[in-house]
Order: sequence, then C-alpha cells, then structure tokens
Amino acid sequence: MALPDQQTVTYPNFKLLVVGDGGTGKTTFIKRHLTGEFEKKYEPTIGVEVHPLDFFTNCGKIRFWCWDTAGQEKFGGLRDGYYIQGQCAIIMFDVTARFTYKNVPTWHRDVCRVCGNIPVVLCGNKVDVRDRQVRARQVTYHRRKNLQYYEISAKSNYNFEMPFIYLARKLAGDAALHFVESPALAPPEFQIDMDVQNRHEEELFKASLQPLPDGLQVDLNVVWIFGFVLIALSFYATTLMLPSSIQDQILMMPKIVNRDVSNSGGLKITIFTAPDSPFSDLYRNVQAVAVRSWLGLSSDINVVLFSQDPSVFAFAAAFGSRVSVEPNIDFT
Ligand SMILES: Nc1nc2c(ncn2[C@@H]2O[C@H](COP(=O)(O)OP(=O)(O)O)[C@@H](O)[C@H]2O)c(=O)[nH]1
Ligand SMILES: [Mg+2]
Repeated sequence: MALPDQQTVTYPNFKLLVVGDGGTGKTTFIKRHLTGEFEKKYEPTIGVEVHPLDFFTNCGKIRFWCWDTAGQEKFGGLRDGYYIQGQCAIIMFDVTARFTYKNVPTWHRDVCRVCGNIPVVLCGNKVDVRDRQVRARQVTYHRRKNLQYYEISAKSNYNFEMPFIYLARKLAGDAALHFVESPALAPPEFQIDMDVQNRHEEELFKASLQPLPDGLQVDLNVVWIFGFVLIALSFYATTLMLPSSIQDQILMMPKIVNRDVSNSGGLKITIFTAPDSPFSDLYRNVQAVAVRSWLGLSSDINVVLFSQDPSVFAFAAAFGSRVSVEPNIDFT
C-alpha cells in the first residue's frame, strides 16, 4: 500500500493508520523511527505525511506505511480519504489527559466504519509522566472490543516496538513472528522509571483477570429509571395542583399520561414505558425498582409495558393487575 507517486516495495507492506486526539503524541511516536522519518513523503491533497517504517522479522522484512495527519484531527474527525484502504491501525490516547481516552470509541468507530475489522492496537502514551489521569486498571476499552493494548512512552522509546509486533503477527497470521533486529530509533529524551512502570503493568495484568465491570449499563439503567420517576412525579404533582380547567387541557395530551376520570370520579394515571429486555437477572431487579416506585406513588397509577420479549409477561404478572403488557408496540 503506497501513495500513487511512491515507489512500492517487493516485500510485504501495509497501510497503518495512526489516529487519536491531537496532542496525544502520534507524530512524536512515528518520528522515533529514524529511517521512516528520513524517507517520509508529504501528500498535500490529503494533508498527511507517510512514513515508511521497516522492521526485520524472522520471516523477512515488513513495511508499515505510517499515515500521520498534519493536525486535522484537532478539528474533529478525519476524512474518509485518510482511512480508505487502511489495513491496520494504532489508536493513541494520552494517559495524562482523560478526555483523550474518552474519545477512543469515536476513533475506533471511524476506523471500523471505513476499514471494517482490521487489526487495531490501542496505545496509552506518555506513561513516563508521574501524574497520570488514566490509571492502567481504568483502561478497559480494548477488552470490550477485543483489541490489544500497550502502555507506551514515545519520548523514552518504552514499548516502541510492541504495537508493530502485534500488528505484524496479525497481518502475517503468525503468532510466533518476532523481530530479529532493532530498528534505529532516536535516542530517548526521558528515562522512564521502570519501578513505577512495572507496577502499572502489574496493575494492568491483575485487572485483565477480573471480570469487566458492568457499571456503565447499570448506571444507564439508573438514569433511565430516575428520569421516568421524575417525569411521573412532576405530572402527578402538576395535575393535582392545577385548576380543573387546565387539568382538562392536559387530559387532551395523548400518549404520555392517560387519565380515566370516568371511573369513580378519581384520577387515573397510566404510565406507558418501553423498558430494556430481558426481564431477568440484573435488568429485572433494576426495572422492577422503577415499576414499584411508580406504583407506590398512588394506587391510581397503572403501568403498561411495551415489549415483545417473552419474559415480560411473567415480569408483569408479578405486580398484579396494575401492570399490563402491550406486545404490539415495540419501541426497541
Ligand atoms: N511526556 C511525554 N510527552 C510526550 C510524549 N509523546 C509526545 N509528547 C508531547 O506531547 C505533545 C504532542 O505531541 P505530538 O506528537 O505533536 O502529538 P500529535 O498531535 O498526536 O501528533 C508534544 O509536546 C510532545 O512533546 C511522551 O511519550 N511523553
Ligand atoms: Mg501530529
């Protein structure tokens, strides 16, 4: 893979995308490799510098055409022309700036959108800095998405070769592939404290043995529940406090609250909801709390669950006649 005006090479060569927020150290990292820096080519139409990085493996020479932007990523995502025909990727974040880790999913999504399922390495750069904002154990994205993760420090050359070995193995389909010669690298600008870094690596290893926290899903469910409870409460309070003429107007609002005043003159409220399925395990408990809190507001509140999940019927039945199921409207 090469730009149109570049000479190609006879040995295996691959277009390597290097993406991540501006300032994470992508350019610094690529420029450590002296030959690649010396032979780089600028492609003005796309605004990239392409650095040919050669590595010597037990199976022969391999080249990564490393694509590095001229800083366009600072203004948002990159254009598709940057990604097209990418064969592998490095996504970089900065362990001293949390938001750069938060943006990793966006970069990964863009890579996958254009390039499909190519080998991807996640790199946490600047681990030479003592005051990290992203601790090793907090890095979990790669585990969720089945990527490889390395802690690196471009300025100290720490782990420089690891992302390339990983990608070369994946691309060659040979897990035993290894480098037989070190590339010429710029001398380290910092010395990394290996005692500190070994502790980070140990922390990372220990975290890899733990199950992935399910916190995000539970958090989302809690937000969802409280949102609905608040809406229900405010409707209930509003309709009780308003003069009857305005109450009558609210009566005309469809879908959200259906009041049945014909029955014994009392105020009836029906809450329609399309909850997450399935209605078992963790979700069941979380959603049961929501339904119970609605029912607890008043004996005049009924709940209708929009779902086609088979488990919804047993879930609803457990609450008695005030909770029913409407399977023909599926908001999921
Ligand atoms: N401490 C430290 N600083 C780094 C490292 N790598 C890059 N930097 C600094 O981070 C800043 C941004 O680097 P740059 O390579 O331009 O990032 P890019 O925008 O992702 O290409 C520069 O000031 C670099 O000197 C590193 O490993 N450690
Ligand atoms: Mg750059």
